[in-house]
Amino acid sequence: MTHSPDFAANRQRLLAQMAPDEAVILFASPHHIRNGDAEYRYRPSSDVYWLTGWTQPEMVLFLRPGESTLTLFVQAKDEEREIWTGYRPGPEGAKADFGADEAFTIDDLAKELPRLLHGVTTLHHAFAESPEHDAVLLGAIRKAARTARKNGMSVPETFHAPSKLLHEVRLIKSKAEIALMRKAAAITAEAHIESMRMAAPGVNEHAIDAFIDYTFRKNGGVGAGYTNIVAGGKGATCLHYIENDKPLEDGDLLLIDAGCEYAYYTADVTRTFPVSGTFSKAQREVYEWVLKAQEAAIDAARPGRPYTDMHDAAVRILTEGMIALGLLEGDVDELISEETYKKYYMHGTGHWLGMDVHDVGVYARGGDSRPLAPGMVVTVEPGLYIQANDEDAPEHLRGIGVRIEDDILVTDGEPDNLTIAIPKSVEAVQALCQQSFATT
Ligand SMILES: [Mn+2]
Repeated sequence: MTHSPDFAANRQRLLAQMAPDEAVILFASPHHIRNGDAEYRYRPSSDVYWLTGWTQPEMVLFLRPGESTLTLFVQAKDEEREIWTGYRPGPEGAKADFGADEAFTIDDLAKELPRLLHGVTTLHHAFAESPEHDAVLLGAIRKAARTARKNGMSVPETFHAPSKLLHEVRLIKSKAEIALMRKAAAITAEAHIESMRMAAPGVNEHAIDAFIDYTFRKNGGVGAGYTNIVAGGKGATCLHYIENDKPLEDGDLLLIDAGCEYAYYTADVTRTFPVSGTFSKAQREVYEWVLKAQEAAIDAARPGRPYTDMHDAAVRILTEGMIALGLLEGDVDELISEETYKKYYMHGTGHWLGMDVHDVGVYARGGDSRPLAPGMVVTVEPGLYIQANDEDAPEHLRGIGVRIEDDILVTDGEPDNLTIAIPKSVEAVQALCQQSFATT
């Protein structure tokens, strides 16, 4: 069964924030060429999809409060082209199935857009993403301004990026969106749990990588929400290791960072576990510090708390861990204020999560971290990374990389961990890793 967001409800949420002389214009992202004339699989623009459910390129959306609220410019029906590239809803389909009040073919954009811009004073548009789209829009504004001199209508004179309004609405997830994120999380859980069973010395990272993709797709997911990281041994100390092509070795850890995209909403999860089923003493010590930091950071994901509280909580515990492990010496507060900890923990503790893996929404206003609010979803993903060639680190710790990441829904009470089903305690992880994988 395919679930989908409630696009009309999404439009209403945005329109409720807009003044009558305000409008949003969005251009669907183009196809991207892989090589020659072969294209990458098309992934709709998140903003466009969120407002309409439209999944095809060459589309422009114009939204304004009022009688004729949603205008879509779409690919024309073309039976010959459709034989090659599949069904096109066309303008009629845009009205019948996608909630458009008015719909035209994309070829009519330059002709119709000036009329739509009349009476609009504030326009939301992502300038500088596509010179071509900017040129079309500016041309239409010039044309609208010429007629406006005669008919006295206003034309856009204030411009905002989508981050100003649309992305603020997208940042707070509706119940329907949260249901989709739970589904993405459940599929992701299956992939991670089975990967723990599958990992063994001699198994190649690419086999696990492929198994993860298979699990995402066979459960109806779009695929991976970002490039899977399947990093055995010291590969885990490279933050964006994506080669995923080495055989796993006895005694190594395996770090997997992978999340299923379902109905264009993605999970983002990392687990780190022992290939042979049991953490070494050194691996276990590093792991337990990261887990402790992660739990403290998750506990800070509460309404009203500043976004940075999660990071600060993780950094404090990780820095204590670095001292206890013999990686750093000195006073915790000083090591934090001088940022010495960054040698072993060099990334942020999380990010917004939603349709985009690094989802929309600003993190701070006027230099101040914004307070968390119910409906926000954040990742919490502290780690410790000790490079194999770090001669300052105790020898037994070199080459160990650990990250633990979950997806947390901020509620009006306790943090709601959407990915809690994926084990992370030392005991539960080892028990899973010791089970064998039954291929079907
Ligand atoms: Mn992440």
